[in-house]
Amino acid sequence: MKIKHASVNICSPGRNFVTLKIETDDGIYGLGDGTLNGRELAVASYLSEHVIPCILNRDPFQTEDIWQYLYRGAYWRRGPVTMSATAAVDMALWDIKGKALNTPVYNLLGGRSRDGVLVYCHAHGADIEEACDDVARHREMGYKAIRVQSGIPGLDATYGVPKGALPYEPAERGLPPESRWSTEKYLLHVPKLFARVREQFGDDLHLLHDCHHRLSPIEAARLGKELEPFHLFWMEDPVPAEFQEGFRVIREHTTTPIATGEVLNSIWDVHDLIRNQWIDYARLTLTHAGGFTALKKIADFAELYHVRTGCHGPTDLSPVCMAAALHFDLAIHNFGIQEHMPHNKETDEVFPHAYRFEDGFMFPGDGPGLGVDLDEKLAAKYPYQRAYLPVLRKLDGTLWDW
Ligand code: CS2
Ligand code: MG
Repeated sequence: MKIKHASVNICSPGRNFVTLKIETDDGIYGLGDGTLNGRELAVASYLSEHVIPCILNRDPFQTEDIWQYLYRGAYWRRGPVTMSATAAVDMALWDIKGKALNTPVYNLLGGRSRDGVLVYCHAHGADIEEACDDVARHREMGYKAIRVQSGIPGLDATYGVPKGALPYEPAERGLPPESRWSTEKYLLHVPKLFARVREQFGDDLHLLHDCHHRLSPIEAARLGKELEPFHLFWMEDPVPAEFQEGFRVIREHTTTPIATGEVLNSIWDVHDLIRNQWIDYARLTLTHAGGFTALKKIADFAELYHVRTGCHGPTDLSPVCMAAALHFDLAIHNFGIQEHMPHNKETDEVFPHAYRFEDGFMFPGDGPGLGVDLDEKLAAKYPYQRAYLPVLRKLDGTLWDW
């Protein structure tokens, strides 16, 4: 079997997606997600101009050698654009492998290690009461794990809370929107939020929270300590993730579990975090961290240190990545939890898929490959539109981590 053709599809059924399609001389094709929110064309160009010419006529079963070729052979290492493009190739090749062997990809990763994949959803509100109403709504839908974010008194916007009734979609068309931030207001508010949620919903529900990269290590240590009575499943991205040493300070002060990794893209970005047990969950994704070939190595390394996975799964990764993540989650031993932000109807129609949600868990389906497709004709109805993630500034105008 040989790779005969590969093409990059960019579409925007509500938000932009980059999909690589690799076709073989046997008529089998595979799909890979190369979506990088706000930088989609950079990945598309890297694939079309620099990657595709080098993989044609190769054997699609040689996933390890092709991964090494794209990682070491590129000379320039790592980074979200390079690793998302490499991931799209890797995901598509595993999809082809599964289809050629007539088996779901999870069977190529060790087979089922669990009955289903525990997922968490996003609940939010402009204030604590609205957030509690949304927690109740999601618990009714069957979720056993819920991330809770709310507006911060005194701030006109904050991460994770949509403006108005539309679902939360941080990337906006046009130039990057800017908003203001106060760590002080945030730190005073979040413990009250979780005290209220635990008071209303008790202890059984897994609760998660995303600090979204905005605290200093000692501020994160303070928040972790103040959240200990509410037994969070995790406190996410407390500090900017590239500062691995900062997580040591947090660890010295609190037992609240820590998750990070969604903005990281290689094992070297989490090497110290894992071997020092400074985190409990690694959030790297199949798309941004180089695909199955890379993420399996990261998960195996993490397993030695009791670190579990918690793959990032927002709407800015396509159903191709969601399908791939569910195969990965079902098979690896040290699975922790999977993020689940349901895509909109148009996206689900462009990317028909076998995966499903039931009673707090997800299942990838048992068909060959990844169990997801791309309706190219329908995708063409939703052309790419440039969009950017927001930019954040502190109240005094200092640029900050969004
Ligand atoms: C967030 C993401 O889901 C999460 O944990 O951190 O939604 C993140 O804001 C987006 O992926 C950015 O594109
Ligand atoms: Mg996050």
